[in-house]
Amino acid sequence: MKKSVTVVGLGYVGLPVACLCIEKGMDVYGADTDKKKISLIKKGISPIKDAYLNKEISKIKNKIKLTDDVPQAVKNSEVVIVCVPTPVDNNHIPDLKPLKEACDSVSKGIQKNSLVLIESTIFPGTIEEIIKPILKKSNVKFFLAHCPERIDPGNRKFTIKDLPRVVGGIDKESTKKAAEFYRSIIDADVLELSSVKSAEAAKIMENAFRDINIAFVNEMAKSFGKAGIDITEVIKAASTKPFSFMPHYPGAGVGGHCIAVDPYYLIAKAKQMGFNHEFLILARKINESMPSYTVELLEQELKKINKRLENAKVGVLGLAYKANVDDIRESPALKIISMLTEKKANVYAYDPYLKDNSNVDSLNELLEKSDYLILVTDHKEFKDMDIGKLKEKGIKIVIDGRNCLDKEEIKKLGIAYHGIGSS
Ligand code: SAJ
Repeated sequence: MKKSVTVVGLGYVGLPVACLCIEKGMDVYGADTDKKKISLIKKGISPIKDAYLNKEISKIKNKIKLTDDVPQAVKNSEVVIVCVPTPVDNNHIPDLKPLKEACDSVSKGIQKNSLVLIESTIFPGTIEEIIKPILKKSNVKFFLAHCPERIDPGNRKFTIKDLPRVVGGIDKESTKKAAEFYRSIIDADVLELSSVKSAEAAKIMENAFRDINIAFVNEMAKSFGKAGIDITEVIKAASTKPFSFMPHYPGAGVGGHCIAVDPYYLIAKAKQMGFNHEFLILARKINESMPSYTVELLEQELKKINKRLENAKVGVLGLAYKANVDDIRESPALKIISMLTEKKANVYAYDPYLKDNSNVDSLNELLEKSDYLILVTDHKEFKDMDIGKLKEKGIKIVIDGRNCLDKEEIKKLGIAYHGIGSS
């Protein structure tokens, strides 16, 4: 008998899991409130620019049962996988509204003995204190577990199938059923944890670990920048040590819906429990300082040629939060653009993955209109661009927010160059 699954939330997490369940022969309902997203998938187009998803969506478009009616879909499913966003608001306070609404809809259709799996990133305690009471409104027995998503957008090496997972349930049976389910769809190991809190904490730890390591190199970059030491070379040197050093790279800022967000989930919950995560808070502060640090680098270079940002023509290369994706969430580019605008610069922004958000149509047009550049996102198109064109178009200063351009070539052309901890 075909297992029937409802995936709630068809974003960069829900879509791959829906595709995988269909590939494994399951009957899959894909539920999302975004009608635009639903109609794109119906046409076999991925709402997210991703090579893997584009391929997969065209394969499943006639098999997935698309709907915006979650209770109805859940009524016909033994397994419900919730993959909705868990953002923070402008004050970095966790916003569980999308997750609570999704679980409320699930509670209206959940069947006896259904397995509910929460993949969204949450703080320890969310499942038992918030999600379980919502689902209990259904008055049926259900199994409930957390299996934190581990999708790395754009990563072709580790796709959903080969990423190890961890699961933790509200009881042993929930953990077992969750592990059984994931073992039936992925090839990698599934680790069963002793509690749902451990599963909630594991994901937060993974991403907070990355955030503090990035903050570490960002602080080192600021320090080495003062001492004229090139941090890119120092990281290369430290990386020759075959153990216990893990390279991370300084940049114009930390964006995205994971690293820039997840630490705040733990900070908020720990505060409620009377613990102040001063280290995680400091790391966030350092990473959030990088956009203004990057703008200051341009101001320092302008000062050397007796110029100011006011009326300066500044080209911003990249809007996406990281290379070769079309996701703008929490992108440092947005902060840099608002700072430049505040200082009355004329800003030209171009991102090949986000043309609707760009205010020029091409890299060429940006170079035509700009005198100074800030590279924020190391998209392949920018890394491969012909440096000679910068000279040709009269670019005078390049601030390389990802230390990804050939600085010697740029300087040879008489163009001022400054990277993040590299000049
Ligand atoms: N960044 C740096 N320096 C670095 C690495 C990243 O400044 O050394 C910046 C990026 O430019 C970006 C932000 O940090 O603005 C986040 O980059 P990311 O590479 O961590 O990308 P994410 O946000 O897509 O993180 C995902 C996460 N996956 C999940 O949460 C399931 C994260 O756990 C992975 O470690 C990460 O991908 C990865 O390793 O690529």
